[in-house]
Amino acid sequence: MRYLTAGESHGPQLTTILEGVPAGLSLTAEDVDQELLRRQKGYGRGRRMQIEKDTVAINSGVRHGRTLGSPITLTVTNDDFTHWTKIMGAAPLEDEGEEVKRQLSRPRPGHADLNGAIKYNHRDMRNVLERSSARETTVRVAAGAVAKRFLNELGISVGGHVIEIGGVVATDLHYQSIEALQTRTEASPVRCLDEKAGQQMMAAIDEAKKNGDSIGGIVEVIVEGMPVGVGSYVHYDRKLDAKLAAAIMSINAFKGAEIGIGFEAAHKPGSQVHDEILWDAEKGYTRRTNNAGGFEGGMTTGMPIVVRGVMKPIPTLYKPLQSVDIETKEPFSASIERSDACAVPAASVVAEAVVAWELAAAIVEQFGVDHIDRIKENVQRHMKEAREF
Ligand code: EPS
Repeated sequence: MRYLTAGESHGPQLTTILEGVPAGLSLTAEDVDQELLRRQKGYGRGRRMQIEKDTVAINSGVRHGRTLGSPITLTVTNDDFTHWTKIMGAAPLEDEGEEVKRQLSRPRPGHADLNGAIKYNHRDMRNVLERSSARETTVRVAAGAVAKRFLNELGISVGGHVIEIGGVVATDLHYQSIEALQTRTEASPVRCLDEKAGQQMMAAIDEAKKNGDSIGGIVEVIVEGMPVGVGSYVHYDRKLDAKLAAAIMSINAFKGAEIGIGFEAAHKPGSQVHDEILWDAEKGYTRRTNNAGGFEGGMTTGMPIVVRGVMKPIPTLYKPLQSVDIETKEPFSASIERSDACAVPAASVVAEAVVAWELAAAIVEQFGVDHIDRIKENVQRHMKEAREF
C-alpha cells in the first residue's frame, strides 16, 4: 500500500490517492470525516480552522460503501480558497504586481521557506510555503482514516494522546483500554489524559499566545491487537519500527521519534530495560513489561505498540525573529498575520494516522491477498499458530 498527496494550503483542494487498499473493506465518507473533524479541533489553533470545515469527497475506488481494490481518491476542499482565487489560481497573471501575488521574499526562521526557495529556484517563497504548510496533514489524516478502518476489521485499535506541551508534562497517564483513552482524550481540548496537566497546558498556550510566541510538545500513539512478527529483522528497510519512526518524522515540525521507553533506555541497565517473556495457555507468549514498545528486532512482539513524537514550536511567530530579505539582503524582523500558537493536539491525530497507515501497509504486505476477508483469515490463522508455537 502507498499513497501520494497533492495540494497547496490556499489552493482549491487537497487530494490523496491510495494504492493497494484491499477490496471489500467497508468505507464511508463519515468514517473519514470524523477523523478530519478530530484534527481540526484542539486548543491553540488559529483563525484558519474557523474558516475550514473539512469534509471528504470519495472520488474513486469505493462503490456502495465498499472498497474495490482500485485506487481510492480522496479530496478535501479548501474553503479559504475563495479568498485566494487569483493569488493561488493556476492561470497566468498578466500585468499584476507582487501585491496581487502576495509574493514573499522574507523567509521565516524554522520554516522550509529559504531552503525550499534556493532548492527550487523560487524568488517568490509563497511557492514553497503553500506546499510545505501543515495543511497537507488533512489528507494524511484522510489516508489514515482508511488505514484505521482496515485495522479495525482485524481487531486492531489505535489511540493517541498528548503527553507534554510547552514544558507541562502529563503524569496521570493511566487508562483501562484504547476505547477509554479515546473517550477521555476526545473530551480534553488538548487531548490529554491528565486533566490537571491539561489545564496547565491550556494556560501555557494562552501565555505563549499573549507573548506572540508558540509552543511544541510530545504526542504518543498506542496500538493494541497487532499480531506478533510483523516487519522483519532481515533487512534495514523491512524493520517496521524504523518505518514508524520515519512516518512520525515526516509530520510537519516533528523533530524526533521514540519507541517504547526510547531515549530513557540509555540511562538504565539491561536488566531494567528488557521485557521478560511469559507464556499462558490462553494468550500464548507475552511480556511482563513493555519497555520495547511492542518491537524487538524490527518486528512486532504482539504487545501494544507505543510510539512518541516531538513537535517543535510552530515557526510562524507574531513575535519577530531576525531574518534576511532575499531581494534586498537586508535584515528584517518578521511580523505575520495569522498562526497557531500550538498545534500539538491536532498533531497527535496526525500521528495516529501515519502510524495506522504504516501498520496497515505492513499487514497487507505480509498477509496480503486482495480481499479483506482473506487477509482476515490469514491473520487469524497466523495468530492461532503464534499462540500455539
Ligand atoms: C500553517 C499555517 C496556518 C495553519 C495551517 C498550517 O494556516 P494559514 O497560513 O492559512 O493561517 O492554520 O494549518 C492548516 C491550515 C490546517 O489545516 O492544519 C503552516 O504554515 O504550516
